[in-house]
Amino acid sequence: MTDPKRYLITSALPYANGPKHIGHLAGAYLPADIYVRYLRAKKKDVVYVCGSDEHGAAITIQAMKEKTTPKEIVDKYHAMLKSNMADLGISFDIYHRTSEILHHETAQEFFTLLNNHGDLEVKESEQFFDTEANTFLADRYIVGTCPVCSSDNAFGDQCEKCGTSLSPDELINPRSTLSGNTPVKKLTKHWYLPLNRHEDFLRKWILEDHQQDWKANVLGQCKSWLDIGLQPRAVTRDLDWGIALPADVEGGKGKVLYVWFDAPIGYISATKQWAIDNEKDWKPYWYNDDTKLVHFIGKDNIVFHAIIFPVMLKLHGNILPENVPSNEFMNLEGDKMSTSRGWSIEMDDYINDFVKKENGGDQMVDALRYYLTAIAPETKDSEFTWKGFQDSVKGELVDVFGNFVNRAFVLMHKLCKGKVPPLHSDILDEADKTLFAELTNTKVRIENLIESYKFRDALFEVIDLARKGNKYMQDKEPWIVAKQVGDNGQPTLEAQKSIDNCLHICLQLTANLAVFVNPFLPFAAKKMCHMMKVVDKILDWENAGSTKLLSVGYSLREPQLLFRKIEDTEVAEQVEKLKLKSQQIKMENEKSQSVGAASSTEAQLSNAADDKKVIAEINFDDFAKINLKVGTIVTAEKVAKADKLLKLEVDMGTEVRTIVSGIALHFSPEQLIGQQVVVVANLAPRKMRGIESNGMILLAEDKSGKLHFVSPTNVIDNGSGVS
Ligand code: B3M
Ligand code: ZN
Repeated sequence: MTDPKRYLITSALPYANGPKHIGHLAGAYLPADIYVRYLRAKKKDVVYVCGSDEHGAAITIQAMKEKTTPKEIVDKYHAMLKSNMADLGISFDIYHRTSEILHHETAQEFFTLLNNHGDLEVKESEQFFDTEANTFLADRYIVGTCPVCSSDNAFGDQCEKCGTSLSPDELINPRSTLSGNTPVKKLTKHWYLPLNRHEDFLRKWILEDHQQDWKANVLGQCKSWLDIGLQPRAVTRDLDWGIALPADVEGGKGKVLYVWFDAPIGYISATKQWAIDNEKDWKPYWYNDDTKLVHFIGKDNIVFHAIIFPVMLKLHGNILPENVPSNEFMNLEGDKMSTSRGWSIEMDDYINDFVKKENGGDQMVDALRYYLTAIAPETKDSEFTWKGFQDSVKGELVDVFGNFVNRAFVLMHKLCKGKVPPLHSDILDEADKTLFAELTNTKVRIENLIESYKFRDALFEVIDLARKGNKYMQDKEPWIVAKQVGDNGQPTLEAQKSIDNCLHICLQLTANLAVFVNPFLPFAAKKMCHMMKVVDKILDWENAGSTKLLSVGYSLREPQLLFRKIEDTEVAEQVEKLKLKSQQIKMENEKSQSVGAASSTEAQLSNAADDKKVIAEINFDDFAKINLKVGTIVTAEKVAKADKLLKLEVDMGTEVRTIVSGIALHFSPEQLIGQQVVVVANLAPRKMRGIESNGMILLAEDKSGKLHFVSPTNVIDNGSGVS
């Protein structure tokens, strides 16, 4: 879309089930905020909406953990998330919540429209049911082994370890998170969104129309979903927390909308509430095709925003997103970031430890925004380390950006009487002209980068401009030139002219830096305006590239410190804190298991490694049901678009079997050929990424997580039994 009339920008609605970590911030909020601040500086009509996602099993399970009600949970964490985001400068136009009546009504109307148009299918099917807890088990109420990566604690809707979206039927050894029991199947009725009807539309819209402008990771995920083939997806659940089906829907009593059906509609209700609060019309933002809708999300939300919600929007008559920029994950100190394992930096903790401290404040918000953007996982996973944070803040913010601005101000006060000196065009040299030209060049580069969602590179341009400023000043050495004095002890006329030019250019450059840095580090930009004694209006994007932002003769304030160094002790404290927190959580989980809490939710949701303790005893007859046989891997190849899967052909003596195994991160295909293995030969076939897998290979996992084959000590005949 070349020149949209208005923009509607969304960030994924965080579940109000606990604090959120800085990986979330880097994934879906900070990039959107940068984009929005840039658009606002360009005077675009832009609305930025978000809010808390307050339904679904994520909330009710947390309520059980905290021994309280879902309502208490959402109230508590909604308040926390809302204030955390505001503290970190995330400038939503509205931060709504999905428990609001307006949202319930909006979601119900949406459902009704689709249902009345025949866009949904109603089906009776057998679903997992926990007889002890007397409830159906969907999504996070059921856990089991992931068919893709073999993690023991995959949820019924998603495996958090490998990110694969799942349905409960795909789980191996499913068990209830409520009682720990193996569930039974029971008949129930649900409404389905038949995604399969829309494959042709999606293929064209995503893979053709957006082939050029969507990020490769998003296109890749969409393509693999489409290649496997889309299935109808249930959009209702048997739960008592959520948005009730509209009262007039036959057979809908006691059922609620699936959280992933209602949550994205939350973007619409948030827009409505914003319009009410600001006396605006919300409709053009969702119905007019001159609106540019952009969803910022993390990679585990791609399918919902690029496939499912667009189908819903199309059926409902709304516009479709122009883009769905999604980041990969940000790891932390060598491991995956995870709140439940205690291996995370919560936004709330960062704010308490740095921002709300005496030597903290807004500059520590900008420091975090800086590092998270500089290492943003835009194309692949990245890693936050406290040492990296310290180095980056010192090396780039303090030594380059802050240092340049500070020197320009100090020298202007010392050598130009605290005023913006004139520019003497008669002595302009190449270096002066080059730096002036850099202002416009930088503007163009930053615009292109931001508009293609490359915030990391855009921010690099800002720092690079400051670096050029430093070099220019260093080459010009106005403090040395000032030593060329006349009889009156003052710099000679020639010398002063050279000093004037240098500092005039450095100050115009400083003003430009404020404009450029504003979308990324808004607090630093504001402070710079204060130092320059100019109103915030100077930060309008149309001023970027201008060589005349500060008037000659205008007196400026003393410089203020823009950024501070992070001390070694602070780094050490944080690393220690992280280790302690994760150890503590591990111990708590172990304790809750050992006190016989095999049926407690906490125990079930805790460390996968400790799972063995909750696997029930079996008798010999149970064991005898498993047919174990020796086979030899004859071919091995990677499965397209699945990082972790290998397709193996295994010679079983009388036949060659295809087995799909989630071991691609542990072994290369070449390593496997000729390897003798033990195969579970009578495992029911299951499809993975469209390939039917007939059996499973046994592997042992050592303490470090490394996998080893279980195989005879000498090569024996393929097909030999194991007992
Ligand atoms: N709350 C999932 C998540 O936090 C979900 C996003 C909803 S966006 C409409 O990953
Ligand atoms: Zn998995």
